[in-house]
Amino acid sequence: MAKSTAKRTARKPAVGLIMGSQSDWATMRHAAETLEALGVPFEARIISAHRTPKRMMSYAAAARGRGLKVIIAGAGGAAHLPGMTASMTPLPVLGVPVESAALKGQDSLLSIVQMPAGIPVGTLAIGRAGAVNAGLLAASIVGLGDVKIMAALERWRARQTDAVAKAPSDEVA
Ligand code: RP5
Repeated sequence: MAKSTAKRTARKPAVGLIMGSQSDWATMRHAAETLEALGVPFEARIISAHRTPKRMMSYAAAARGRGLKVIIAGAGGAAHLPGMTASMTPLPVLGVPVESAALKGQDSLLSIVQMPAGIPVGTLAIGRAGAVNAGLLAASIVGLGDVKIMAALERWRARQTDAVAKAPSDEVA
């Protein structure tokens, strides 16, 4: 991760990738890897809505002024980090439900997706798929004002298309 960390700090971050706990990194690293693959500058932070509420408030309140364009927030269980963050910034907030031990992430999903009208959180799928797609969506949003990132996203999609075989094979697990 040393190389990735250096890359992250080299350019002004456009995406804030936040998560409630170190334990969320196993999922949220997939968002980080997606952003890295697309050349989207980002920062990654642990911010807990209930364990570090002051950190959450100051991060969300300062996010736009610091030049962030999108926030990706991952959390599990009673996952209030995305909604609370969204309540304190006009930036788009993408919520990733992290799979929980007790309820397999359905608690996280419902906590994040069921925002009352007025404060939106763009909610993705539970787990890795949601983290990857949050990275792709964040790149789409940042790419609206950055032709290089939009071009990288189009190349990423073209590679994905090219990787789909025309017929199934016994050789592939
Ligand atoms: C949430 O509680 C975090 O987002 C994490 O998914 C979950 C469990 O956290 P740890 O007890 O592993 O720190 O706040």
